[in-house]
Amino acid sequence: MPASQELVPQTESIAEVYATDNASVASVAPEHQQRWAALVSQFNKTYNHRPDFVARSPGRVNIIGEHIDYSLYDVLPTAVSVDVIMAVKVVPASASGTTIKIANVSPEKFPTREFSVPHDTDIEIDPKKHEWINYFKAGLQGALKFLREHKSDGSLVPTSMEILVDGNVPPGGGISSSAAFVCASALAVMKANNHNVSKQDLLDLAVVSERAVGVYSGGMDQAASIFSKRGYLLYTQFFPQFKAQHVPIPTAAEEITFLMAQSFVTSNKADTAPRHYNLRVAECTLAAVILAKHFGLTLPKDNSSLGYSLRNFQQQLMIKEERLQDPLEYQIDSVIQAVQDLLTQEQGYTREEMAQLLGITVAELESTYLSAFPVQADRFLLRQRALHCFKEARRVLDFTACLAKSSQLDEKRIQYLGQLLNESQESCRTAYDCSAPEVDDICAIARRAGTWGSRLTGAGWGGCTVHMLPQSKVEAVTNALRDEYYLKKFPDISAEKLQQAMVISKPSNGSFLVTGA
Ligand code: NG1
Ligand code: MG
Repeated sequence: MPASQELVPQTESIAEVYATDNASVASVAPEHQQRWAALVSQFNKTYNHRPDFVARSPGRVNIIGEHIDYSLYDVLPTAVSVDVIMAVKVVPASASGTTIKIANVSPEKFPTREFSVPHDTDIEIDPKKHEWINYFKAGLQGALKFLREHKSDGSLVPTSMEILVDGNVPPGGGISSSAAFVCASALAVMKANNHNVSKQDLLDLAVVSERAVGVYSGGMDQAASIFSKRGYLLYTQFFPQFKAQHVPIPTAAEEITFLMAQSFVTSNKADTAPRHYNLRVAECTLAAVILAKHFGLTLPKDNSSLGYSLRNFQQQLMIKEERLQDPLEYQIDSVIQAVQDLLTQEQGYTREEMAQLLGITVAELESTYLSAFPVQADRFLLRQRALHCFKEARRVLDFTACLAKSSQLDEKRIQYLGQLLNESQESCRTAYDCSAPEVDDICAIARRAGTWGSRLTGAGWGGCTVHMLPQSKVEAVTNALRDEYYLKKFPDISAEKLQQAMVISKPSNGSFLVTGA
């Protein structure tokens, strides 16, 4: 690990800040202090008393490493300053049961809800019914399961809660409003039930919780939301276990800036997952087991959502070839070669073809790899997906190594970083097929106006883009995007929406709690 990178202590508890005067919460960015004060005062009006604490978790932007977290490859995201803040009053549970009252600062969009929590079974979440409190329920369910497992007799009477939520992460916008919501919810439930949760435990339960909403996500969003540190990127590893390092952004002759631009094309993951997100998870898993079969390898189960990842395949191949000591870059180059030689069908593979390659029946293939969640496809593009994954993993290594080389970046290195971002976008567009014409458009406009590199960030199929550019080009790039994308595509766009469309993303702090507010 380069000396400049700092290992993150995972067992550390979530930071708790004590505020006597809510407006002076040190960890809250000055531009958000008013929002915090407003949350507390509206809580007061809604419930006629002050909250006991506020739990917060931010959205994230992924700088590079797209769609590879669930294949257990390293990624490089960071938290952004938009977040979910949740004011909470703990109410002792009564004999009649545990009740959650949850309101939002925008009740027209997110109506107030009240529900009771069973003491010995899971709460019900219907992923098909889109309800804003589903993500709260997901966090609640994960936290209660954790608390029950940590009680010696497994019993738990969860406390009742009064909650007021304010979230300003754009939903469906590729910067992970969902992870911010689930992490803040789980953290709030833990605190309300008197448990000082560690960052690692919060991560583990938040990742599993979010899957309750029907998406087989990796762990990148929750890791970034929980572990990030202001001013740093978060180098996040998932294999063989989770590990995170804070990576400083080096200085350069011109300050390096990251700009996020929304496409305002939303892809609702809960609806599209069978054809998009979950299908990609299945394709990567099937590529891993089919490659392993070619080499006569038995993959041990790993902690990816379906249990067999491309990273795991790489590891087993290197063990077999006695090359585990090789630099990771060389190892990845070998698995890229393996895909090129062995997964030759450009047109994809049918269920029958994959079952035959694995020496199993189609029914076995479906029950092992395609039944944990719905997947709709006739052909599985194993070659393209695996190539994207391995090459993107390689780009993450190259990008991080370049950042770590020196604390001052020269123009040549900056150009190289930008090139890696552009290559990532090209691979998402073609090999992974997770871009959208609007996203491609935004990237092209931004590059013409002076970014070093531009790409989609998050799951894609719309959503958000991220751009690396010199501070001096911010105005030219935002003007170009305004004139050539937003005003053209949405002629009636409001000034407010236009302002939200493009944000300079400053790497921000991860989750924390504020008490005494
Ligand atoms: P979004 O949809 O942007 O929150 C998703 C996954 C990530 C990761 C990225 C693609 C969830 C919660 N998150 O992010 O784990 O796989 O896509 O890199 O599904
Ligand atoms: Mg999400």
